[in-house]
Amino acid sequence: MTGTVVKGIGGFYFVYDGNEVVMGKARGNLKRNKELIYVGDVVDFDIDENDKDGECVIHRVIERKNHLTRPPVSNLDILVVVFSLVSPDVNYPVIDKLIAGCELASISPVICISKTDLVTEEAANEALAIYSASYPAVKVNGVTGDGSDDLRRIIKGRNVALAGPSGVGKSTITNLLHAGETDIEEAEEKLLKAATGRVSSKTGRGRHTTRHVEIFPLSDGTMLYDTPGFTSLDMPVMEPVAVRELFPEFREPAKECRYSDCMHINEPDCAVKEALQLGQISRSRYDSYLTMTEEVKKWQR
Ligand SMILES: Nc1nc2c(ncn2[C@@H]2O[C@H](COP(=O)(O)OP(=O)(O)O)[C@@H](O)[C@H]2O)c(=O)[nH]1
Ligand SMILES: [Mg+2]
Ligand SMILES: [Zn+2]
Repeated sequence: MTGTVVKGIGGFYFVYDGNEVVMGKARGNLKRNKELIYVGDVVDFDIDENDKDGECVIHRVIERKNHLTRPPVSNLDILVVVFSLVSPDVNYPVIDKLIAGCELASISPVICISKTDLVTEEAANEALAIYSASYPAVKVNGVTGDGSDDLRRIIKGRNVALAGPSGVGKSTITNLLHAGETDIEEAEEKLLKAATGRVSSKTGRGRHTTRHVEIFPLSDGTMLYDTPGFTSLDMPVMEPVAVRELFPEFREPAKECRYSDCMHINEPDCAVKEALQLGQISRSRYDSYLTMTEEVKKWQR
């Protein structure tokens, strides 16, 4: 059978087959090869109800589309990059780095402006406009839930995690996306208790306060990754010239630059800088580009 690993606790894995969740361990060959199993992995498993180590045995990890190490998850399709304009104040360089990290990992970013009740509609729309030409972008009011259906529609059926600075409303949005869903956690707790007599450390701390990564399958097929991580990303080792590829809005104008290898910084007749002057490229995005280019230069020294 095939399923998705939705949680791992102390060598036990919870596997969701699209219908129910079963718990078990990795077969010896996986352990011997020190093959890690990530939350998000699609795995082949056998059911063995008499096994003392739970009811399933995982014997193969299907090739991953991608994997991240911090936090350790695999097969993400979409990272929802969440930020508020106030409380906390927006930090565009951090947002743009998260987006660049998505571009590098072939994960689709979706932009989500949260806490729209705290700013004017004009301010929210201005922020949205920075991103909406390049990426799907939505506004969500966590108090009323307005906008959460737009987000739900965009992420439907995909493997999705929320990222963004602490306090911007990720847990609130996660709970909105959860509304009306049956919870698989109860089933997971029962399985763990039956096999080990333990309850998970999570019990009693409430939903979405967990420290480990887990996935909540939603009834529309969306797999919602709940993770405490993803608040910021360091720029990986890369060439400064590669950074410009991470800004999709540079691509069209860059064709008109005088130099085909233009860095869009000091060169004459740079169409990207012209687009910047004309307001077609946002100042904050361009500034983030300069910051990131500087940052990766440290790897060259
Ligand atoms: N005014 C307002 N407060 C919100 C909104 N969304 C979340 N909050 C509050 O902001 C705080 C941080 O939210 P939380 O979801 O825990 O953020 P996280 O750290 O990104 O998970 C909490 O006190 C929430 O009640 C919103 O849309 N508007
Ligand atoms: Mg949170
Ligand atoms: Zn240029």
